[in-house]
Amino acid sequence: MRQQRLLNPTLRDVPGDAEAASHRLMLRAGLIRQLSSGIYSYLPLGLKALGHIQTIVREEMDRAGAQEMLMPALHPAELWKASGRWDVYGPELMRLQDRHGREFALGATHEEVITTLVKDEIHSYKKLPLTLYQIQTKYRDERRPRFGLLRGREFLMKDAYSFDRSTSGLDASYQAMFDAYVNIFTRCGLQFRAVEADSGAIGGTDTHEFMALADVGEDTIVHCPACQYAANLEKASGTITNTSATTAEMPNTQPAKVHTPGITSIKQLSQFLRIEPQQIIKSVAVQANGEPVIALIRGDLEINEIKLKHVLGVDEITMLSETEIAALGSIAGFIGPIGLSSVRLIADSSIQGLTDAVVGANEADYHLQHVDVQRELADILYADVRNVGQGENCSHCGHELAFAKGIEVGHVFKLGTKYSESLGASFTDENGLSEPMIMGCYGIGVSRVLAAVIEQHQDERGISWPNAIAPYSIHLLTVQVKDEARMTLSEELYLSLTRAGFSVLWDDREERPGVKFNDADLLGFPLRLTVGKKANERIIECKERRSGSAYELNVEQLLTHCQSFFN
Ligand code: 9G3
Repeated sequence: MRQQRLLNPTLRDVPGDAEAASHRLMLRAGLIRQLSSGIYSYLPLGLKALGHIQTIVREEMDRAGAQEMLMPALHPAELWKASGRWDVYGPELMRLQDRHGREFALGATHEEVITTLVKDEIHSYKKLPLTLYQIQTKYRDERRPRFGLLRGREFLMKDAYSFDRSTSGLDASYQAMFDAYVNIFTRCGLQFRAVEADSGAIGGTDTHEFMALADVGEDTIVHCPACQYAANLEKASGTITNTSATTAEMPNTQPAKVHTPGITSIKQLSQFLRIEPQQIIKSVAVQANGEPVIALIRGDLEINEIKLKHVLGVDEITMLSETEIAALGSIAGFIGPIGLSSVRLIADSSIQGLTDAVVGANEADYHLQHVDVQRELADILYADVRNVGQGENCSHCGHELAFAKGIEVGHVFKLGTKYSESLGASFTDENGLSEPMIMGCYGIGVSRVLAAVIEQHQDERGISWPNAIAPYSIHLLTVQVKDEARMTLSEELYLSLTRAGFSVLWDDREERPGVKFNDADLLGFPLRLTVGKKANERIIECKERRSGSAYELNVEQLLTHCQSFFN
């Protein structure tokens, strides 16, 4: 391609609201342009990179035995009503009416569509297992789209769905997809980790998220540097050790009230009483299925709402208001587990063994000191309802756990029969018995992968593409396009490289050398060739974008050099 003709509007500066590096670079390098909040056009270079990712996804999906198809984005509301999700999802599910006033959803995901299709077309166990996939635009009306393609309202997803006759069959389908994901993200040049995750509203059992490591990532992953353990913070567990300072044998001092006027936060209390937060027991009052519950946790740690919901067996929990707290006979900021009747208590294991702890006194401006959990809360129920804290150890091998931020680029789920039962997708087995199909579903955020690749492959000069994803492999620059000899040599190189199968962008623009070199660094293709002052000696300059190494080559060596560089 000759750059003179390419639609590639590069920018020096970007709008201030572009916070993520990849978002800024995709705008500056002319890969995307925003149409509306969370909604983007792909310009030619952006679409080429997106296309390479799709090719890798297709190759690995096909190799894993999945079959590509394509489903509509317009879903009749009846489908989502049949699965019960029409009312579960709120404004995030985009809805519209057709000319007859019939209601439709814009597809946010396709469990309903695919399960209904398979229900109608597959009846015998002989046709299982079956894994179908599509690469298709999804619509989710995010409340706060941000970071460019990382969280958009219209985005490209590869979503696959597996149908098996048994759980062991599902396990095999799941593993095949898992392995394909490892290949896909590796080939895309991503640093990633597969982490145990929470299955959330979609339900099902096992589920793993594939996290691209990046500081801009919204997810926190907990991983063990020594063994393979890795989990999303939503699900991660570690082992806590209460130091002897907080579990020392206490002579039988009884809990005593201490005046703590206006002291309601852990930080204030820790400073006021000159004690560590580890010695304070935080009481978090929530409403679960209309019932008040107080969750107790060590003062330096945080309640994990997802774990708490699982332990309480509810879908939703809300914080109690001040009036609701008062109705319990307590007062906000001074809630404690002692002296409250008829309130369910749940204790995080982090408070187990604390002997000289401080809790709210359920009285304004008072706390209780010298609480011995074993003595005062003898029959309390312990559970793991916390976010893993800094310094906790791996429950598998004991090594201290590490934390990292990640971008969720893939998510694989064992769905079970959740959709096949609600939508009636069943098969007849050898004995003519009808059984619900056992499903899995597997997503990759294809447009999110593009942004994640750029997050991980960029520097202060611009993008530095992994070879497999670069819009073009080679950037051919002619310095002084008015120089006949240089243009002739450039044309010769462009033709021979293209014929050899390399994708080449030839910068034939009438621009100063500095502009061309800066743009080449910004666009970041792996290999830059410059036809300049030694053109008449048939010598060109090469510069490798990633390594930065620069060297001269004579034209005769060029083809073999490019072949070895790219293989
Ligand atoms: C919705 C809306 C948002 C959603 C969903 C449905 C997330 C929804 C979970 C999944 C599960 C898997 C197949 C590919 C892999 C992920 N956000 N999820 O179901 F209506 Cl508005 O999408 N689906």
